Amino acid sequence: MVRASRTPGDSVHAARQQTGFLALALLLLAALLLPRPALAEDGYDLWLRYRPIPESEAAPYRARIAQLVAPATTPSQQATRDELVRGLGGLLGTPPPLADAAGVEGALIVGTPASSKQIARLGLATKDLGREGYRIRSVEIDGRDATVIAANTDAGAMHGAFHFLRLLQTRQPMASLDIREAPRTQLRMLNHWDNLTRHVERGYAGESIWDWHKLPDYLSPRYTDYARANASIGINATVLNNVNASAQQLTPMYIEKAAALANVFRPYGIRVFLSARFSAPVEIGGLKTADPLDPQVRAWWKAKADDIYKAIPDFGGFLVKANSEGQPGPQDYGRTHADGANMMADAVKPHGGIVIWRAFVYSHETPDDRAKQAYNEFVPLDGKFRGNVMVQVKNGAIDFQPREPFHPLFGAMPKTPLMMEFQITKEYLGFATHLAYLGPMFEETLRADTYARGKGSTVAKVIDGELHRGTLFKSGLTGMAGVANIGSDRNWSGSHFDQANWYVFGRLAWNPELSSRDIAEEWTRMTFSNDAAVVQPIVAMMMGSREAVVDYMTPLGLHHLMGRSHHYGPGPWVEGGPRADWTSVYYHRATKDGIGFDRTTRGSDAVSQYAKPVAAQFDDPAKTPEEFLLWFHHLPWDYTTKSGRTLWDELVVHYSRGVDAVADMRRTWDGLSGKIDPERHAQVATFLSIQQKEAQWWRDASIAYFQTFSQRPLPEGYAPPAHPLDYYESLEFPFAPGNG
Ligand code: BDP
Repeated sequence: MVRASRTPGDSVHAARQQTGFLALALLLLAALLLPRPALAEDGYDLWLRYRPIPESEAAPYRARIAQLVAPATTPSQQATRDELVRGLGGLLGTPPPLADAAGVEGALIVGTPASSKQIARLGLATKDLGREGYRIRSVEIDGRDATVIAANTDAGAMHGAFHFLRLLQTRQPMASLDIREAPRTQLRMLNHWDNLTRHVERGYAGESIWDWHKLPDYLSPRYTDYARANASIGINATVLNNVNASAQQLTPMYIEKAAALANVFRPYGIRVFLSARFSAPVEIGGLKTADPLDPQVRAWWKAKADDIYKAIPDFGGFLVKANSEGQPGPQDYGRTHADGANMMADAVKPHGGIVIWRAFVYSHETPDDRAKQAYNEFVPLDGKFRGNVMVQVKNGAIDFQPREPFHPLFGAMPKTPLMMEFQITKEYLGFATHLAYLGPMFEETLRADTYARGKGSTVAKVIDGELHRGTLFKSGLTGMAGVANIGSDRNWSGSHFDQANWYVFGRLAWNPELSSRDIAEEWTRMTFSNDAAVVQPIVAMMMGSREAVVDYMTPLGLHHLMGRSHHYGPGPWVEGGPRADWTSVYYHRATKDGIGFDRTTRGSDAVSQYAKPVAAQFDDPAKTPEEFLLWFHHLPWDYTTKSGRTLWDELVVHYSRGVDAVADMRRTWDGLSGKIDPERHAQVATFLSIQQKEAQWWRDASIAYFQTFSQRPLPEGYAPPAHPLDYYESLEFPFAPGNG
């Protein structure tokens, strides 16, 4: 090699350069050795962060995952393998080497009998795993330890892979695994209330993640991450658009856009559904009517379904909000909900599609208690729906309130598959800023006993079909829907803790009998830390958080007391306007004599919609669980509650307790500073301070208002509201998010 001669100046320069490099190397070394604050995180990775397992704990995991045998001949298999490579690579430092067959001690083998000879040979995948279940087992192959994730289908293998990653993420032992999982419900579905404008109705996490304008050409990487996150918790269906649907969604242009999203989701086992506007045949079809019995209308929906299935061969079907809150529906033509649902069901039937018809109906023209109307409308229709129709019922009979007794329709329609509808987005529980883990709320409803077929007839058993399977309800369709809290905010859900609500929804949809506490712990370990000093306080905080919201917003069975339209903040004084059932006074009925909605046999008789033992309990204030007291009873202010205090005093105590609970959460969270990355810690801390301010506002405004009726002093030691009532009444929030 020819070298240019060097001048003395060069060597001085070289020496300087060397010292420079040395200094830089020392600096880097120092940077590596010095204790570092936890990495800043923005929440984008959700519970799929895959941060390294500390070296001191990693060895047993590495030993069990020395090789990865995961076929990748289909897009779904490829996605599963990619996730394992990404996850294991993150958790273990480097991903295990890939191989075609287990050849070393500690291989991890993933697949189906069709995709993997070794799995076929082990004969692990069995019928009872169904289409989406899986097994994870420690086995021996040719005298060597191995772990197998076996399923009947690619989708099952993917769910198993995510479960396996979760075991590492939550630091579970790996040595003798024998896990068998199959989902208890068929449809585990998100309902996006996203408009084509990208405004999300009741969304508090920015605008819609669907960038309709750039679809179908531009596929944001978020769509894939969305699918990964959903698949990781077993969600297998998504309704892309708002139940208050635009007919435009069903035009060819938007079908093509939806098809592009369906293509992204398909490898993750997620099917696309669309909300359909009942009047679409008129609005975009040029017909004069949308009457479900009109032959032209029927033909229009059939043709529309055919077009959709051409673009999306695995399209799931339609979700419909009809004759509810001003939406068009079959009753506009003198037809029933069954007529409407069946007409659309016939259109998707040849393609294997279904129709999910919402039971959220009530009319202000009906003088009856709003809580009774869905039951009154739908129970007579039991048995009248086609086999591919599901009726989707909100958890409670009013509207996603912080606490509601279970909806009386559960257990009351034995011939109809009922789909649960929970609201994940916190429209009524403090938007994005209030920390409220909804697991206990979902669990409370799922575990409630309907007594429909005797003791133990829980809502969970209605939802997973167990209660009526093989008897009256034949179609076998089961499912749970959650109104999504997802938006384009970097952290997806508007706050770090709201991610837990998406998570717990998916996990409970998979198995409605799981414990919300266990799920909170799992989520905390994956999202924040496995350090017991972090896990315990966070789980405790989460588990108490929803009750705190109930206390400072709507204690003792009060409900629907929020600000008008936008639903932000307290509005117990809301009255007048277009319809009584959109006011607060309709629900609390406070007078000088007392407070609460009498739904007993002496009042609206809503109690009689429940099975006898439940009705008997709710009919008697002494037997009614106190958390539902004012839901079912109108009681005098000096009614004696279980604590011995008067109703008025007890209300004040609850309101105040809620505020105190938020102060406790703040203290807990402050104590975690330094144990959680500063970026997420700071945002949660700030949101908690907002929550405290707003909890105080709810308490004070409510007490100031109800005191005008109770005309009693506050119990000793309880501070009066900070402002007079007219101050609270004067506050206006025309630009509160999520409205309309
Ligand atoms: C209510 C929401 C409204 C929804 C409605 C529904 O305020 O925005 O359209 O539920 O579920 O709680 O249809």
